[in-house]
Amino acid sequence: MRYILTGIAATAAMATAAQAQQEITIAHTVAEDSHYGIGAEVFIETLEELSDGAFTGSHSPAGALGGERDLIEGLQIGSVDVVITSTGPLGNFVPETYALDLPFLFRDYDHARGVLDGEIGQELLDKMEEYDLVGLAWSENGFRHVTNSQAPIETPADLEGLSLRTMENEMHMEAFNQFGANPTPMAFPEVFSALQQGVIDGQENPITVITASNFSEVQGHLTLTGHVYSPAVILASPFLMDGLSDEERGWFHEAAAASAEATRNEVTRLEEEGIAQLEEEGMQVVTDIDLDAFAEIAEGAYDVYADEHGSEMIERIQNFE
Ligand code: EAX
Repeated sequence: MRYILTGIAATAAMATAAQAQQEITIAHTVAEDSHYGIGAEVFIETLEELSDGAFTGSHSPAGALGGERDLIEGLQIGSVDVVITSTGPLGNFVPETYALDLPFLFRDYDHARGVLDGEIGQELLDKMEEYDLVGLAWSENGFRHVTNSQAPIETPADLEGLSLRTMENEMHMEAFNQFGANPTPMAFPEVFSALQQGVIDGQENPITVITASNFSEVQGHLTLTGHVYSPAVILASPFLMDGLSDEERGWFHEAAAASAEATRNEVTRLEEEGIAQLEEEGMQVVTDIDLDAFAEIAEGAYDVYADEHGSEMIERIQNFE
């Protein structure tokens, strides 16, 4: 009897110790010193500070725990705690987010950040719950541009026949189909070696990701299409969040807001400095682009979206001032 009581007491003591300090894993697919990496570090620092050390963080960058689709699945089954991800594969889980992935939808960074920080962004974060995800905050990846190894791209016709990696996102694949490229969906951690081995000719990503991933080593041409804004979102696992008090949950939301701000600041910095850096690294940069031609063709993706989801959300985003 005495022995059993001791056992129970020991177990209880261990549980208290575990609660006293809980290590949170925060994962993403880009390099440790990237815009996401900076955001992950700020998340950890803020969480540690607010909780007075009750929560500590472990940063898992560069796809060490898988691509973005794997990470989102990890949140749903509780094998990952917090993830910073683009909306790339998210529409496969939360179809409502496809509304954010249409080409030439957001006019500029102010428009995108305004929408995501306002009512629409909050509605979409709340939606995540229906799909076993907890939306903490909208962060940022940035406007995406096309790189390739073959030739300068100035018009949609230049994309003809190019095998171009896209994210695993129906709206993006549709847009690149319409542009005349051969869209090849692929998880991000595979992209560098696929480019290096010539399995694909090109890819598209924001300046942040192009610089952080050393794509200039394997891609000679950069075209500043800015064809689509790429949001990022900070998501948590319901397995983690459901076990927390309201106060603790609040710390996670605050940490995510601080993280998003730091990431956006890095996106802004690289929009200003990154293109010159890529030129220095040998990339040839095309700025004279027939963007109207791209935008006109991209309307096909809007029809595909509207057929399935209606056009109300698109209009709300377009009309946001
Ligand atoms: O979220 O897959 C991609 O191209 C993303 O932009 C990247 O992983 C950062």
